[in-house]
Amino acid sequence: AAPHVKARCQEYPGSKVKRLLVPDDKVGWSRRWPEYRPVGYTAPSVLNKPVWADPDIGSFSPKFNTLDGAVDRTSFEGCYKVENGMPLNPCGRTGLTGRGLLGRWGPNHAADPIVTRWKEDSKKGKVLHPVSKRPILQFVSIKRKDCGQWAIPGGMVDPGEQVSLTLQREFSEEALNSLAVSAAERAKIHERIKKLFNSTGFQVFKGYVDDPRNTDNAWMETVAVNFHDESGNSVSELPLQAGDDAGQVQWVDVDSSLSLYASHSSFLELVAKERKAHW
Ligand code: RP5
Ligand code: MG
Ligand code: MG
Repeated sequence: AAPHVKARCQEYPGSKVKRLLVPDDKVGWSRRWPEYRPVGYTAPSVLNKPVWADPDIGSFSPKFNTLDGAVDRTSFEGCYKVENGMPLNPCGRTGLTGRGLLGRWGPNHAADPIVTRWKEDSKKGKVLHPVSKRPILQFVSIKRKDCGQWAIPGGMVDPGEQVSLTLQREFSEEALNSLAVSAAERAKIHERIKKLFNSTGFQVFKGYVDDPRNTDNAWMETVAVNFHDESGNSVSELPLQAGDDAGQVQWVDVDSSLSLYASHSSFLELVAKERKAHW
């Protein structure tokens, strides 16, 4: 995996905790660094024992690198090391031990639905970018409430949940506000997105995410899938409304200058290349 950058951000998200600065050449665990003394931090929201979080290690020994009951503790990056009972981040040092804001020791599995359409002019023609001369893709983007950054409307895979369901559920919750409506309305939303999400999505990425919440012992991994509406008919009709951990939602032009949460911009680059779109 490529060296992480956001996972070494100085101030840990949602706190005043400062990570120990890890220079580029000391990220990999194979590089000896005997004086390495990272800061320890696990957020109060995690220590409060919510259902989505593991207990603290000591009272609890998770089964690493395997399916642990319904919790998937395997990594897409291969077998990760466990040192003194603590799983080690496969991308190396982050300057912080513990779990920070993440619930699971080791990998925390998420799914990222990348819903796209072509940008159209008033005559329904594809809009070409003036410089690259390639058609411009648009994707459904949400503004995260936790950090104010624009992102793909992704979320955590629940224990035992199929990733295909997580993709639909998170998109519905964050971009269609399905949690705020009645069960009947929710069923309607589900009917509408089912068609698009059942069309074979293109798997864009599977692996480690350079997320600012990562620590030496807990990190994000994701499966990012692109659902593309070639004619634009089914997705353009969707009533976008931000919900759950999203503060805003909108169609955003896909472009290399986008500054997005975690490694989301690299996922969009892969989508643009695959669709021969402007980047
Ligand atoms: C990122 O965090 C993933 O790529 C995914 O978009 C997201 C999941 O976390 P929450 O949105 O549930 O906070 O690393
Ligand atoms: Mg969510
Ligand atoms: Mg989310």
